[in-house]
Amino acid sequence: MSTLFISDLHLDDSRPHITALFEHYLVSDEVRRADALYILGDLVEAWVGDDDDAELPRRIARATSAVRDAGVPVYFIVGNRDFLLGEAFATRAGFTLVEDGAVHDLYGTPTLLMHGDVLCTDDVAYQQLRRQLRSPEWKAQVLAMPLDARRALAAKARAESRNYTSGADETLMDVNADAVAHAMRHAGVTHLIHGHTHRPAIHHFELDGQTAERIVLGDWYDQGSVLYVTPDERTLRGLPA
Ligand code: LP5
Repeated sequence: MSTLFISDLHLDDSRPHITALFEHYLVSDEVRRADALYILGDLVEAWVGDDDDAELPRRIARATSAVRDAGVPVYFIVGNRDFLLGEAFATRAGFTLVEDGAVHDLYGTPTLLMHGDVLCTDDVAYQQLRRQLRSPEWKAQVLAMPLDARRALAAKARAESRNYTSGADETLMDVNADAVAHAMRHAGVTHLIHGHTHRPAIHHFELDGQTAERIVLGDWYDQGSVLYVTPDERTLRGLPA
């Protein structure tokens, strides 16, 4: 019995070996024998719409739908890079879309699942941008643009974001402890799993007199990273590229 969690793969044509690693992992016995596979956001570097006719979305859909066809449910929470991913692609890829902040039962432990960006409340500029980009009006307006214009806009946004993050304070871009406590209290849980910050770790701390756990998933820039959960074990593992 095992459940697998991955996030922040940032799949992109510029890192073909990471796309190959993802495809290779998805046909492994570990995945094909799992109870479920969760992808907690930022599967790709930039998602410009479910109508993207590039090769990468087709390869992703082939790989994940084969996992679902093998009887392993694939759950997906969108991240700040793929928040435009919708039901059309989820159906093609065999994903079940899950709300950010859903609570799922993991072998008897209710666990809060998030991408993690909403917990970075000290990053005020990002939270303002997030509110704008997630509004239904903004999304509808952007998705009505031609694909080439969306690709150009995504490239521009990435360049601006890189510029911002390279000069920003590292602690600003981590989760805020009060935001974590608030989210866990609100959900009524003592266990949280998220990605986004690229700081893989298993943190234990006290929450209202109880021992609480926050697991942060790793990114897939230089190698793969998987959280392996069984009824008795939660282990973060690297996957050599
Ligand atoms: O992504 P990462 O980890 O580098 O940085 C994030 C925050 N930045 C973002 C912005 C995205 O990287 C932009 C790319 C999105 C591509 C997909 C959408 C494509 C849609 C458009 C076409 C259809 O999320 C960064 C945080 C950091 O995490 C840590 O938490 O600090 O926040 C910022 O960079 C905040 C700055 O204020 C952002 C300024 C540049 C954004 C310009 C937006 C222009 C229009 C938006 C179009 C998407």
